[in-house]
Amino acid sequence: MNNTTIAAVATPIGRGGIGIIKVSGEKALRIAATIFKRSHFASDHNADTCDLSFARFKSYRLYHGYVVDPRNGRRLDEVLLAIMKAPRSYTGEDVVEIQAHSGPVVLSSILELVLKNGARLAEPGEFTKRAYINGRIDLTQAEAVVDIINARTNKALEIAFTQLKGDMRMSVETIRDLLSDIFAGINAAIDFPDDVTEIVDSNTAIKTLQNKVLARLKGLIEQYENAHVLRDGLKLVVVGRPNVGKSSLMNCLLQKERAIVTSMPGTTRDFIEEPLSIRGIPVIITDTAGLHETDDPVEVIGIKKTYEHTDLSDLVLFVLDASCRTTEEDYKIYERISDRRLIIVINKSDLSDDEHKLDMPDSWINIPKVKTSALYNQGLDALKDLIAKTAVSEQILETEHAIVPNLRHKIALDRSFQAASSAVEGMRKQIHFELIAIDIKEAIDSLGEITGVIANEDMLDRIFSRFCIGK
Ligand SMILES: Nc1nc2c(ncn2[C@@H]2O[C@H](COP(=O)(O)OP(=O)(O)O)[C@@H](O)[C@H]2O)c(=O)[nH]1
Ligand SMILES: [Mg+2]
Repeated sequence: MNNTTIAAVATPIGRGGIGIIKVSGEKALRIAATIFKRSHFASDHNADTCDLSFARFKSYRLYHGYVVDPRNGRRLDEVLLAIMKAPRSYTGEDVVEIQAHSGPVVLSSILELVLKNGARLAEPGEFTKRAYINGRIDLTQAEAVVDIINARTNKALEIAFTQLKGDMRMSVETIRDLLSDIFAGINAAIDFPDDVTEIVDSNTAIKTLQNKVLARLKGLIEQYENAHVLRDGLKLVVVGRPNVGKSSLMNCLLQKERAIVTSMPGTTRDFIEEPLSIRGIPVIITDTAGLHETDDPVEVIGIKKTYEHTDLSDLVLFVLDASCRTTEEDYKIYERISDRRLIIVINKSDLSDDEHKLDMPDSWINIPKVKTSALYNQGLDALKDLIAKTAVSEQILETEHAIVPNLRHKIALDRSFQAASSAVEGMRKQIHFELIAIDIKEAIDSLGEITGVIANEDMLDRIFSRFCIGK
């Protein structure tokens, strides 16, 4: 275990009501005792101060006093000192929080004093990393901390909180336990080949793998597909011919004049990105250059960028003009984006009552469609509902404690699924137990990576580098 003591400013830099310096590790209490003088009378600014030996600090107590530079006796600030002793603290180590006034100079002076007296500056996420290393939380709970901080909608917060409670860990551990039981049986059978039939009942093992392990893994993988945008945000791209009303639609959704709208085709040449929230889903919407044949070099670049964005999107709004028939250009655009999740938006519906005017090909029949008029702000609620419904399964929007894997979890779940499937296959073919054991072990270890029972430095660095300093 790491026995250095770490410190950092835990609140955002800038002027504010209160700023917190966090210290964690073996020396945290000694450092606090060195730089903190407790006041005798909390209400009196000229109060006498007294030393408090580090051994006398009580856990979960708040002490009022002053940060004092021990070299010259200068008081830096009036503070509250919060003490949380190991192991019942955020990191599992002794933790001291110095609650000072928040200003860049006062906070950096106090931090400097803490560092001079035996701590070193914490790396991003290092407090949470220690909580994980000390076994207070697993990796999915550590990741949930970042998700809570980054949550842009209530639903994203709800999912992050469910993960912080440990629901993800528990569902993964349940599957891992099932696999471990089978693994133990198979190993016993390898060690005692004469008693194989008594030790492992292949049919039962296959049933457990199929009905419990694979089914649950599949369920979690589907949760990712159906709901990860709630956490990661939905990349929504608006595409279509020039002048069909893409920029107008984006402005309607944003409820502000963000993109320039003119009656001249080719107004939007670059893409414009804006965050918004649709029915609890955090969305990044991108307005793009109109797609058509052109020699204009600026437009050509814009069109290339549009397709790059489309390829990376979660959902595409394919905008058509209700006032005229679909054109060759519309078909070409469709060909290029048909592999994406699509919604057809029939805009300018105020200009046409004629259902059949558009004349869409049969291949578009199953694509969800909605009629709008960006000019008169009509159909926008229906469009928002359709976006939410297409992006996230309704069942998840309605579930209160949905477990939603992130991409890292999903990749590991896929690997575990593959390995467990291969084990089932092997058992059916009655291949050698030693080979089946390899697959089962792979399935177990992949799940171990999710919770962090199995971890390497690279993986941990990648996860904790997403944190801010002081968390
Ligand atoms: N009648 C009508 N005009 C619209 C509608 N949406 C956009 N327009 C007009 O169509 C023209 C092109 O709109 P714009 O949003 O710039 O289209 P874009 O090129 O696809 O981004 C502008 O003159 C808009 O006012 C609509 O729903 N109904
Ligand atoms: Mg435009």
